[in-house]
Amino acid sequence: MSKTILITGVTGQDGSYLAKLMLERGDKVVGGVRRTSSDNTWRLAELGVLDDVELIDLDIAEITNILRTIERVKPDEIYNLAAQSFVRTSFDHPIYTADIDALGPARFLEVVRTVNPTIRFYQASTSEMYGKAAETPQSERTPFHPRSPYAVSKLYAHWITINYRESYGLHACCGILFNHESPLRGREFVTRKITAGLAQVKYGQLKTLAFGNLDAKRDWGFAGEYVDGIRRILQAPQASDYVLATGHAESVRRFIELAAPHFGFALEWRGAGPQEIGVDTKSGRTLIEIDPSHYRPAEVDALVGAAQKAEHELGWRAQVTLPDLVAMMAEADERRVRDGKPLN
Ligand code: NAP
Ligand code: F7E
Repeated sequence: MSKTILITGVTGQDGSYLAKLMLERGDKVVGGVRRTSSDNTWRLAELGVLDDVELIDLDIAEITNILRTIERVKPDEIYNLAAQSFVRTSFDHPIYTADIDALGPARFLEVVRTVNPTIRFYQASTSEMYGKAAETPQSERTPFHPRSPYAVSKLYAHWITINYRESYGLHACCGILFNHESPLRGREFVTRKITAGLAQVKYGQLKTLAFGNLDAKRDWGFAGEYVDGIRRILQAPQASDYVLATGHAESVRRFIELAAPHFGFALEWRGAGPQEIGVDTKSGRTLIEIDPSHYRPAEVDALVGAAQKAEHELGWRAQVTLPDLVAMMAEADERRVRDGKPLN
């Protein structure tokens, strides 16, 4: 039976892929968009679903906005993907980040409890909550040690979601997702910064790219298949929390090494620390530099997830490998730059 799905953050990477998936399954998708002075629906347009999603004004900072939306839309399921999602920015905007990422979900839960407690609620939790990880790999049972205002805010959201499930019996679930990327990833995140940046260097639009900590390791999957995991989490008969991850981690340095050949570069690292550079040995040009302003006040050194619970209970498993993901992103950015299309 067709359901009504409310997605917050529908203009983001995951929101766009999830909207497409739900539409393909025959559901009605209502997407919450916060008012900004510029149009940010390019991802929905690129996936060909912009005309099929009912877009509504929804800022999760505003509880009256949430209340009226839920009363009017009458969703069967809510996927709360809206967030200030950039970890680096959260150090400069800790209060704002908490307002959106911690209190935003709390506002939703309170309205759901009051208006219609049968609505299923999904909260976008994050592997960043493990931070200075207590064990490797990280599973649903691993203790949390958040290392940024973003992660601290998301940890509140995680526990308040569990608290509303335990206190009021809401069907409220958290997906603890490890990094997932795609050609629709925001350009401030390191993977897309690499593929978009190298494309621009290749076509003469940029001279060099500057990065922070090249040795940070992440478990990078493909967002297009993680949204199916998100959907499955909310369909499970018993509300619970699940890790979604590939189980493999690589460094930022390795991601750059995998991407460079797609743009015809033969990369070699020279020097060390903030003086390290990445050189194209074919042309002798410096492609990569270090800019310490990209270092974070507290770093998350390495994360790798154990998604066995999702595999056993939901039948979900990541299939796209890192080399395939890099190829997909590199090809998309090369095409955009070569054809004079916006990188967004
Ligand atoms: P994203 O691309 O940054 O999208 C975030 C979305 O939230 C955008 O649509 C943004 O709108 C919206 N938003 C921000 N503030 C809002 C507000 N006050 N009210 C309403 N909407 C607001 O993030 P993503 O990568 O798709 O991630 C989706 C969710 O999963 C986020 O909660 C993120 O923290 C979490 N997460 C992501 C990852 C990952 O690796 N991608 C991993 C774990 C968890 P604008 O378009 O106007 O900016
Ligand atoms: O950084 C290092 C940086 O910004 C990854 C969000 O979706 O995933 C994402 O958070 C690593 C970090 O993602 C640059 O220090 C080096 O160690 O791509 P990122 P993130 O911080 O892991 C989690 C799961 C989320 O929940 C978040 O919402 O790369 N790094 N040099 C750099 N990072 C950036 N952005 N830019 C650099 O120049």
